[in-house]
Amino acid sequence: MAALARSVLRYSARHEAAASDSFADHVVNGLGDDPKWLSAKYFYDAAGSDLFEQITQLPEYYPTRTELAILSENARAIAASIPLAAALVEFGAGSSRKARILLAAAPQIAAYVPVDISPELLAQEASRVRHDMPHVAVFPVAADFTRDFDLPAQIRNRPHVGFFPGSTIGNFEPEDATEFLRQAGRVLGSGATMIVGVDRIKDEAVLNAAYDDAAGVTARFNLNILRRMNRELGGDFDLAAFRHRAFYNAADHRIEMHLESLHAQTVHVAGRNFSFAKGETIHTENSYKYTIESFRALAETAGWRPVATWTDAHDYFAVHVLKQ
Ligand code: AVI
Repeated sequence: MAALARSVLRYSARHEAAASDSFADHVVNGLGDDPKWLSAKYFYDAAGSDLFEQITQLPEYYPTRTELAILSENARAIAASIPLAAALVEFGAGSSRKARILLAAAPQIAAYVPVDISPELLAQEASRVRHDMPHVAVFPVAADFTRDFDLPAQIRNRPHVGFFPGSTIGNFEPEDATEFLRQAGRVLGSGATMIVGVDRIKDEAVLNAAYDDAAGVTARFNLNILRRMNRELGGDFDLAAFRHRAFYNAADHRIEMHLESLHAQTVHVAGRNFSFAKGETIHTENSYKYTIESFRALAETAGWRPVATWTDAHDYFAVHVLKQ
């Protein structure tokens, strides 16, 4: 998955306004707040990216394999919504695994534009696609895909198709998800198509297990942010003094991840002391879930017209096609 692409995830507007670009400032803001919070974008250092890859293989974590199956099984139908000689623009490309399914099924795609914050990852994936699919012109763009960026001049006259898989949109607060889709519409231009993978509201037991797996990989992923603060910001977090908590908040349609302090303690990090009461948590991530209708409504608010949706037999995940 888009390891470093995750590093540009935004959090709520309130959090975004409070946060600065530096990890240290972010930690001082977030841990100084009540309730305490940290942005999920800081999960993705090298160890966190590796743990996320492991999460995508877990039996409980259905989103990755379900989306891959939806894309593979419906590739031809999805490809039919892609115009002739189109350019496929992937937001937060990371690994091009999902885009390759579309590229293989839609030979009318003439160009692939992976957009990612990490130039190294981009160069690596671009050369893989060039090698495997020589008929596709690849124009990587190193940019923060949540902000306005210019498309390469070479694709300016082609029909534009945006691609945003993985339900990464679920890690945005709904108002930020709307703003992201609006901004993607501006970048892609009028007449564009957008293909978005979105996790669906479902049985709470399935959701809870996906974010609190039996092998404890998601717990390690969550706790890794403490390790990162220790390493990068001179912190003295005792990882054994916190536990991973993940639960579905039905009222807000989101999985919440927290790190819960097992006893009263004071931690020193980023040059400050932060006190924790027993049971107090740091809120580290939201992962919003949508019904087909609630996501379509959000897309419409952002100026897109939903034209088709593909899903799986369990109704776990949805791939939406939107047009401007
Ligand atoms: C990256 N993102 C879509 C994942 C999700 O499901 O919200 C991140 C994740 N957090 C815990 N497990 C996976």
